[in-house]
Amino acid sequence: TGAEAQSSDPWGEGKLKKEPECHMQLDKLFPNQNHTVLIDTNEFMAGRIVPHKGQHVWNSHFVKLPHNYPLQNGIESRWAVTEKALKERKLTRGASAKDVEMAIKTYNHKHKTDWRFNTLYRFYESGSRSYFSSVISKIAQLALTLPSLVQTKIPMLRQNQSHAITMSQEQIACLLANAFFCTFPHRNTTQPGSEYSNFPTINFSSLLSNASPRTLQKLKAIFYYFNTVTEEATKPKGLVTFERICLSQSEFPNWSKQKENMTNLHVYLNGFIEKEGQGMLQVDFASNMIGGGVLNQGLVQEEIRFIQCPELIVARLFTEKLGDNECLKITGAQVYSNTTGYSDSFQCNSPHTDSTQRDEWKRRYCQIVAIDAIKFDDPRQQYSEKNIKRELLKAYVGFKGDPQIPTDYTPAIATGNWGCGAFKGDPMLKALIQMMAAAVAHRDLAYFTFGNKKQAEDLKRTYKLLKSHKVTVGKLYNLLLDYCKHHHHHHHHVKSVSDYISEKMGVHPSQL
Ligand code: AR6
Repeated sequence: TGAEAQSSDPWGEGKLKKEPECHMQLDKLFPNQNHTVLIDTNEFMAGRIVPHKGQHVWNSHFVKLPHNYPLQNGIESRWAVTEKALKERKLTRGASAKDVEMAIKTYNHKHKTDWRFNTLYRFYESGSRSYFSSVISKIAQLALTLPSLVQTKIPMLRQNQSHAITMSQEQIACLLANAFFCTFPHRNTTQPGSEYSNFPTINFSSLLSNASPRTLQKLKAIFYYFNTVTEEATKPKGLVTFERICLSQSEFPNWSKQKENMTNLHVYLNGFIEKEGQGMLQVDFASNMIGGGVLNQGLVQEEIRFIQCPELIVARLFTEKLGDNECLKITGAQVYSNTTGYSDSFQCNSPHTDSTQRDEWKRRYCQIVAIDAIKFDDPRQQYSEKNIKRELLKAYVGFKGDPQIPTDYTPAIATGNWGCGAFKGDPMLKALIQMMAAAVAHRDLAYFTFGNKKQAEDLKRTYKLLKSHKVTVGKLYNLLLDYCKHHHHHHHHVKSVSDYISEKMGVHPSQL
């Protein structure tokens, strides 16, 4: 990878649509029953970003915020203890890793012995002490602004409901500063049966604990992020929307009956979804627990994206595990770090200045959609009708545009080997599934093969065949079901899905 991206456009059907060029003007920003806005929308119309003043509640439908912790008779409030700890002289000037650990443990006694902070110590020892303590003091101050920045309840994005939350980048930064200092109550365990077992973790305790080259690189990026958001000159002044989209049964396509032909497909051998896919709907190869292992050791596509754009991490605070018919779409996230490499070779190199334009709601033109593929412990499991249908539905809920917006105003999709790394899917089968979902959603695709030349060639050939034979989604679906049977019956001489399809259409693979 690294070389300039090359696109194939065999049909000469032109360019893939991108934002902001294809952007359709938005209505005024206004809350409704499906959209919670954490800033005051009247003030917003006047050009100011001011927190919305609403009410707090303490129940399972809303985020349990640390400054809203119920008071107990005779005991100092948890937030008062937190405030004191974060205002400690040491944290405001000249803090060491030890000071941070001590502060966090004052309001997390239960973890006095099991939380270790090795990453933080390593990071502290390996870099400039003054940089460390100056960023730490800014994170602590930012965390303390929570009561003034978040003055209303934040709904949980629970399963089986479509709902969006729009908040300011400043509010996100403040929530993440609290996550860094592990102030979120009830969120330190996700053991089965615990209150948040169906949610990802949010407190940064595991990231700060498990020292490894990976977590050190992550922490470096996190420090860049906090440094950028706390400097007056670089502070982001916009909004971000997190939208859980849930399809109801009546909206599920009937795959074997769909009459659509394939939409345009541009295959890129090199390039990255987040870079060359700018302006398109960018796919996050997600875990059903949004962000996957970002606060742990995970460092593949999703985690890298979340580390480059830490604002995405706040989704973990309120997004319940994704169901098969659901996705999470995030609009407006910003890139804060330049990184290279992947997995063990991943490195965070420098802070990034993001100059992406903003829409009318002051959100950066950046749309990311999190869809989680199935993890196939045994890759043979993927060749079944049930699993193909599940992956089609998941891709479709992610790709389906807003019904209010005509497809002319809907950007193309930037994707690649979704579900084919950690989750062990078959890249050709997954590409066909994504092509079918995109066809039903009437959107074009940019497909990045991440440097795999053979795959890029195969994909272009198979696409050409489907186009020239005017194969519809329904027809392809039925071919895939036939292929499942073939796969089932032939353990040893099993054909690849692309060879199987071309043979079925009377074309010998060598003729392609
Ligand atoms: N742009 C384009 N293609 C990429 C990029 C990129 N930036 N990064 C990777 N690829 P993987 P999965 C290609 O394994 O199998 C995480 O822990 C590359 O070919 O990240 O869906 C999540 O939280 C790579 O092999 O996705 C989930 O738990 C392939 O995409 C789990 O991994 C798949 O990337 C998801 O695993």
